[in-house]
Amino acid sequence: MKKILLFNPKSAERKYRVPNSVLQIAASIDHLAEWVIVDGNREADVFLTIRQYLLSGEFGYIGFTVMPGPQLKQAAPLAKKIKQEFPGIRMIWGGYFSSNQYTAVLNSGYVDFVVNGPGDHAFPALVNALEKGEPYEMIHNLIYRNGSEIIKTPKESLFEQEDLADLPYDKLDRLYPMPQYLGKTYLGKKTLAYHSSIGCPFTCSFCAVVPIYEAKWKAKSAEKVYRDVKYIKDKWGADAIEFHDNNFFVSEKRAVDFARLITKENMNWWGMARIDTMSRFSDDSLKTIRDSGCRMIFFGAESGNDAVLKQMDKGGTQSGEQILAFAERLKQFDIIPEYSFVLGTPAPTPEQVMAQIDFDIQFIRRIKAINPKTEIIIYTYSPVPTEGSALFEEAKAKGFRFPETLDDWTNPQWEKFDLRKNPLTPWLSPEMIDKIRNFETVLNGYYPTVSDIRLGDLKRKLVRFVSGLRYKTCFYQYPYEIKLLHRAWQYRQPEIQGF
Ligand code: B12
Ligand code: SF4
Repeated sequence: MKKILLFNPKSAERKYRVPNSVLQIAASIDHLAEWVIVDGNREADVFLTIRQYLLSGEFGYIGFTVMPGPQLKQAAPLAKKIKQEFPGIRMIWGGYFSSNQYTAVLNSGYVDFVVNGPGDHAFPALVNALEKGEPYEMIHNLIYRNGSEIIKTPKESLFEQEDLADLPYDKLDRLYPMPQYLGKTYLGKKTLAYHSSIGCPFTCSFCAVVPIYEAKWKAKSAEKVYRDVKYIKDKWGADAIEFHDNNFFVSEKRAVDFARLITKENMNWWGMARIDTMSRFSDDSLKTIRDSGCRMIFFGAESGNDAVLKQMDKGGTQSGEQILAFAERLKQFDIIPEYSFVLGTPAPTPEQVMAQIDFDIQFIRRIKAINPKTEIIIYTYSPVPTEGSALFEEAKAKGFRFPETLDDWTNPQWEKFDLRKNPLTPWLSPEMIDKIRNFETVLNGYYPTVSDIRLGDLKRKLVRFVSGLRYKTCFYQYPYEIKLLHRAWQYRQPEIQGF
């Protein structure tokens, strides 16, 4: 079997994380073929490194994981160069961008296959078939071209996560020493990124997870997660955990079981959740979770307006009142709620779009008044291609279109699109975008995020002082002095840097 190169494009300037996507794919082929991972985050000249491997003539397949934004920016031109110099190599893309925007990916002419969603079975099956010259048309989760036609094979139901092979951390460590993947965060000095479940049981209409996982979720057991974490703690000294699951807290029992197991390890941890799900957790559960080291939880609050929550299809059980009540309730457990909002969803008239933005700005202020420790993350709505969802249909009806080529996707305007900063949605006027961004700047000035560990007490006090009058008088326009401080200190925005 020819060797396989797996590539994780650059996604961060610092605070590199364990490249779980390609590591999990590596686990799936470990029994089948020799592989290497190339991590764009940890290479000075990534093309040179990849080229050296490929020049050996031993490699037959190259797999890219691609998220929108910076990863795509590195991936697209690199893939083109590789395919030009090594036309015989099979180029296979996976990950969220590839699965959701497969037409643009396959139109590029240099990607041979897209793995649509989980690759744990599809990838080994595909390389095996290609190696032996056998048909691949029956393999699930594939998208490829047949002449002018794009073929999508059926989706496989989600498999038990317990049955997957262990992640090959030791082999990764030989390629890129693990300690450098355990970054310093506000949680700890050596923070491990771990992914303990796949998919999500909900169908929020703005979320990129939905078209891929179609409301399905499968998780590793609390014991398995604990064993993996403990291994990394004992071997490389991890002292904190960031759970990268879309929705870590789907099961109260699993979350509490894990909390009980991890308590003795004295590690801080963080994960993502839904407000309606966790509102139903008992006080005992919340206490156990906090006592075990969970300091902050990321919640998709999205909006305080019940009609917008309905438009977003938040499962029908989340409401503005619940969002406020839960921020209040978490105070007694000393868990910081990290609430993310999606502003700028479409409405019938521009006045209604603006009124909605104003409403949510006021709503965010109410949350801060109730629980000032709440971290607020503001995204602008960037459509995701969930065919049939009311929100995506409304976006299309208002003239929104995705780019059709990778060159368009990597132009600076679209590159920012999935950073959810410059959404290119026709119903948002520059005035509306300015209003959102200016409010965000003043809010971040008055309430600096705790997750920026380089911001000392003095800087926090200064920026809060400078922003105070604006925040108190609701005057958000032209906040240049705050922007200047943020730029000078390279203020870390979770929206852009990830979480
Ligand atoms: C970790 C993470 C990051 C990390 C970097 C990850 C890295 N690779 O280095 C950081 C924090 C830097 C990051 C940044 C961003 N991220 Co991000 N990120 C994630 C997160 C939480 C986990 C990814 C992960 O490791 N998953 C674990 C693996 C095992 O799962 P997986 O990737 O799905 O892999 C499976 C399949 O997809 C497939 N597969 C994946 N890759 C490949 C490759 C091959 C060859 C094959 C065959 C198969 C395959 O097989 C795998 C195993 O089954 C996901 C959400 C999620 N839970 O997945 C968001 C997510 C991918 N990110 C997203 C986004 C938008 C971003 C940003 C662009 C914007 C933002 N504000 O968050 C920024 C970019 C900022 C920047 N400066 O780069 C979105 C993508 C949405 C979309 N429209 O496609 C997601 C889905 C979050 C969300 N729900 O919105 N991110
Ligand atoms: S709960 Fe979160 S991950 Fe799940 S569909 Fe909604 S936004 Fe996406």
